[in-house]
Amino acid sequence: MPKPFYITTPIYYVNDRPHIGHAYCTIVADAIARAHRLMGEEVFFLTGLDEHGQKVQQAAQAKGVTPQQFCDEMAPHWQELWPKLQISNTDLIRTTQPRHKRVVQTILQKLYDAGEIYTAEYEGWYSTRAEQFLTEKEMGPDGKFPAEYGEVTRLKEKNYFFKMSKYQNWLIDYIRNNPGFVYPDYRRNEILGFLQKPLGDLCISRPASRLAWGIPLPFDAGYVTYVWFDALTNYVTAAGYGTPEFERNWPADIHLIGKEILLFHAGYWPIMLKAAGIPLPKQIVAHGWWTRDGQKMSKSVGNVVDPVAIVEAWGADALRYYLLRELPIGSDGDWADTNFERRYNGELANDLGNLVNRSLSMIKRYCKGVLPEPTASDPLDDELRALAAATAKRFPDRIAKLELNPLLGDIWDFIRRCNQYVDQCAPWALAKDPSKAPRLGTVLYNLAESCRVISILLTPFLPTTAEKIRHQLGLGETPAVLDEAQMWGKLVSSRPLGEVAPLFPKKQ
Ligand code: ME8
Repeated sequence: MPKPFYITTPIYYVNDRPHIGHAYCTIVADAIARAHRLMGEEVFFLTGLDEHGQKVQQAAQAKGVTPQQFCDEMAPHWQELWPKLQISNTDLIRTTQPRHKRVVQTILQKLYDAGEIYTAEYEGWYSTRAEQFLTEKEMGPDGKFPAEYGEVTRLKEKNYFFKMSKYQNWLIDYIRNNPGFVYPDYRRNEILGFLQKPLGDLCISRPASRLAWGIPLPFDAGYVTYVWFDALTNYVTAAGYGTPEFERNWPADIHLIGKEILLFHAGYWPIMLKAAGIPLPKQIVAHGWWTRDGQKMSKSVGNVVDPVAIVEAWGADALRYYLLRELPIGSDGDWADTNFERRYNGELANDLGNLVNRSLSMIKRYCKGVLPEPTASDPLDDELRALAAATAKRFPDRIAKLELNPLLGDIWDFIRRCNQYVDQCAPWALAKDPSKAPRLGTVLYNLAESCRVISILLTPFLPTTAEKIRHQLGLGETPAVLDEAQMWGKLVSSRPLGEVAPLFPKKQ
């Protein structure tokens, strides 16, 4: 059996409420996953929840419940969001699951046995919020640690360290020799820049007396595992590490992450894998951050965009479209309600909605809802057909290069060309002259074919809309397949259309 295409999102902190940034990452991963399925590949699409650590322990204490109860109360906020956004993940890992604990402990033991882990007494500045020791690197010019680290206290304790520094040069060479490993290019340069400074060894333990909510070290029950070591390992747990499945699933093709956790994924993670003798993922893809009206989103400012509210008001596809269309993967984005509404009304309701609705309504009106036969062609038709084929042909390459937003641009160029074709051919005028009936039938057939091609190409991005178009075309039961976007003439004449209804009701 061929290896599935394996894509992951970060595992989100279970104690947060999901916002538009989390939705963005998961929607981008979903579009890529669905695009690979459309191309006929099996896809393993993983998302999940990061459930250990100080913050969860403290929040649970404050509520008077156990950390596990707290996680179980919070997890549904996430688990129930994904179906609302039409996310097609095939697994959702929670780091409190026994399967994960087992894998983290297996890998730690392996590293310990290989002499990759040692103990040392360490004294330093510890940030509870960041759950890490801070060094002078983090210190501001005023000699203080930035506010984002919260309260910082002096701590002295024995801990376990992973010999990360000895792999630093290997990692630099690896990233240099594998230019596609970190995407986009400017993030590769950023990580290479970061690796100019010594990485140091990684403290991978926390004394259980201070932090009990974690996975115990298999070789010392007095300690739990550092949350990031635990969290990163999720990607191999879900792939079935330690079982025959793992050979089939691993390595991951894409770890999609936000730019702020690049060092963990392109620095620590490859070294952890290398030391444990596990192959590296193929690509780390770092996307940008969303602000709202130019400001960082935060609960205290009260400007957080709630994805559920958007879906309830506008539908999941409208949200997906905006997030995917607004920026290329890597760039930062700014959420502005007016911009969202402009794209909804202009690109979804006017361009796409109108094309499908007027094309199919005319078939209902002029052809009694039965697909006409194309018998009288014109050079204009050839041009339309050629553009459909070219757009479909470019699809796999665009996906391989992660050019989702240019690909949506290609599809919209085609949609606009189709609308122009309607205006040029003016079916309503042809309908007035019975001698033009063959030409009218041909034009309407070509429009239906165009809608069919569009429905295929839109499947990864707007899955609900794509399916609605297919139902309206009378193709409700047939799955979308990319190859069929290049086969002009797949629609069978004399077959009835489904029920025609507006896709994106216009809103003022
Ligand atoms: O970092 N814009 O989890 P997290 C865009 N548990 N994306 C955003 C965003 C924004 N404003 N805010 C968050 C963690 N994200 C760790 C990860 S992985 C082994 C462990 C997205 O809940 C973005 O993808 O803070 C970012 O990387 C992720 O949420 C961080 O989620």
